[in-house]
Amino acid sequence: MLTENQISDFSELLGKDNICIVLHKSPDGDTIGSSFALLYALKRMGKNAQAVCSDEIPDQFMFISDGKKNLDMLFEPDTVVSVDVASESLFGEKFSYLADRVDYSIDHHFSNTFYAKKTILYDSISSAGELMFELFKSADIEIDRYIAEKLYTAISFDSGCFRYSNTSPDTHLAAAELLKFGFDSSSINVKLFDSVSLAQLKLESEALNSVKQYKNNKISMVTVRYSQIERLGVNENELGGLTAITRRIAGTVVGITVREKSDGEIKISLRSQQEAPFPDFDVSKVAGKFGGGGHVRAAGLSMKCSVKEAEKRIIEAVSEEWERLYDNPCK
Ligand SMILES: [Mn+2]
Repeated sequence: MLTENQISDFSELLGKDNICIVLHKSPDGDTIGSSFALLYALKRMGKNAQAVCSDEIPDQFMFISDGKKNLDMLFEPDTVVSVDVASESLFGEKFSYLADRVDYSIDHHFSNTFYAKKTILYDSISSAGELMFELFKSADIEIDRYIAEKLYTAISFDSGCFRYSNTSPDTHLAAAELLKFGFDSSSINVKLFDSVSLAQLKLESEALNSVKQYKNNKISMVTVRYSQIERLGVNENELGGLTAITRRIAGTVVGITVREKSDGEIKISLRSQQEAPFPDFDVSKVAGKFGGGGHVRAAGLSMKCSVKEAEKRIIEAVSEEWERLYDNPCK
């Protein structure tokens, strides 16, 4: 349920004009879908509004951004709203200057750093898309087919097509209400989850060969070097599927994906899944030790070191938390 404050902050935002919506860097289906739903609703209200993103929209997601690849600043805004952006660092290079002048942050990450003047944070909801759906309803914004399609796409993306544990009865109810508008949800889900380039598929196959397992195969780690990405010609923004590899290995409780970027920085994604008898493994806690953040089951961080060193550091940190949680302290 939204709080009174969240509802009143959102209605205050709807009273503003000359609005700039900021997406997070490395844009995904949630930040694009929920931002475009808000952008459209604001424009329909007669507002001057635009959406910006530091990075290009990946080809795979351009159907969500109405075919737009670049979201650049078109006018000087009076009001800045970030959508699905947990921290200042996620504004990306081009629009980092906006981070300290954000009026409203609409977000669902419990790691949100409260950089905005007002933060509309709902951290137990599946997606910014589901939060936007609730906010639209609270403000009596009429949902039409366009908005329904964008919000459904956002929700489906962040819930892994309703498979992740962030999927609640309310997530399904929101999706059901949106589906009534009759857009082609099947084709959206194929585009989001089943369709990859051959180069991506080849990279994933190489990544599979790199799997290492620890702690009785409960921790799985995948490593991808930039030289592989370059050789196969995979776009840096086509790499989202790599983090799904560890999840697909049966028995994995904690999945680690180590990826070297073109600038040498190491990007590490952490995933955890519930598996009896193991209680929740909070990956955001491990990410936090390296200045990263995220959720209990999905988090990320960056390191500036060699691939080998990054692997060593992250497996040590994950193992330490593993031993604290699960290993018999009397041993
Ligand atoms: Mn999100």
